Amino acid sequence: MRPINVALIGYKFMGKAHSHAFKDVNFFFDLELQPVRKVICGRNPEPLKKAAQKWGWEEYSTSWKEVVERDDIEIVDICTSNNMHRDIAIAAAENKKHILCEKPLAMNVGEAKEMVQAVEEAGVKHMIGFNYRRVPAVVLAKKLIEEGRLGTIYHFRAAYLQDWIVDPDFPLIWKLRKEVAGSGPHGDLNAHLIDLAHYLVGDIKSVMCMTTNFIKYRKLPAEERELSTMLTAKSGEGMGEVTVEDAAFLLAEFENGILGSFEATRFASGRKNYNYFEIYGSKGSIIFNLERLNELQFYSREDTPETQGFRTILVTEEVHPYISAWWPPGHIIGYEHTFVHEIADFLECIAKDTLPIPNFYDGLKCQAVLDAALLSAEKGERVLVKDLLK
Ligand code: 4PW
Repeated sequence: MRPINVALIGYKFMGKAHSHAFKDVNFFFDLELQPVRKVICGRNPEPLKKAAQKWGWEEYSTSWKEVVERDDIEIVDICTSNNMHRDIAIAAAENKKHILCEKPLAMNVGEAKEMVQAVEEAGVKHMIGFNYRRVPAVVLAKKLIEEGRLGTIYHFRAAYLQDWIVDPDFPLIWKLRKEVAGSGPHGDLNAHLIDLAHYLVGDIKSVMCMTTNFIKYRKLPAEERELSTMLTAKSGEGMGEVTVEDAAFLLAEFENGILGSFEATRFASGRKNYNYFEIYGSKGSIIFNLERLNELQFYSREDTPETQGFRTILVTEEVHPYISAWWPPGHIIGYEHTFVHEIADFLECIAKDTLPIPNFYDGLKCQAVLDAALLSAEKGERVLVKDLLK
């Protein structure tokens, strides 16, 4: 195994998921490359130092600019807030690093195009962190579709529902600020669904979208009160304006004629990380729900009339994708495994000199749909995705 040095930028939720994946990947997979957790990067030295120690990073640094210029680093993994993706990715590409970037790729399609150009010019490998493509049940869904088991597909119906901001006392964290996040659940959650739709059933041609806000002002997080000047408006002491949407629902027409719908909200009480899709075709249908990620529901019109009905496939057999690296049948896997799969595939592509999938092109395609939807919501009319890609 050849060691390959990694720099991770960001040490929160995704930083933790990626750190774990780099640590465990070769415990289960047999890769040509052995990632070395060289340096983890972030703004605040104290929590950063703790993260470095806990997750096994050799060093920590508060300067991503210095880190991406280091000769000993081969991979830059971007797990920061969305407003940092473009600058870090472009600098990393200019320094000839392979790049893994969390989703959404950028703040908008303009930035995404710049990032694509930078990785193309540098000739480096690039991947976007749409980790749900690496759920074995989702890969099985793809296989069934490719085998024609669903026939002609008519509908892709998806929802990504959460409830973590239903409480009006939940503070104004970065994900609720447009200047840092770009958008709300649309870029955070619909981005995953749109990417899954692209992967499973085809490209989206046009969209019609509605967005809304339920809670306009929230209290500033205690540690960020001094940053109140960043905010666009204030409704009172220690309060700031929510500048992203709270929910975004859209209808989509696909290039191949499929009619789809996408719902993203953080106001679905009781739904924690409900990433759900249904695909309906002339021969059968599929249902997936991340909260039961080891299962795939499959209905086949080719079954005898007496036995027709949705069946639950437990996707834990050796024949299922990724599973043979883990446990014997029935020994289920979880959320963190999707990141291990993602990083295993990324490292394999670097070793084999092939382009990872999904990559920055997929990120750009998704970003164009995201932007088209927000434009549609603003204008109150249908928007063609290709107009954003010109
Ligand atoms: O994949 C999901 C994200 O896009 C995550 O599991 C949580 O929800 C955290 O951010 C969003």
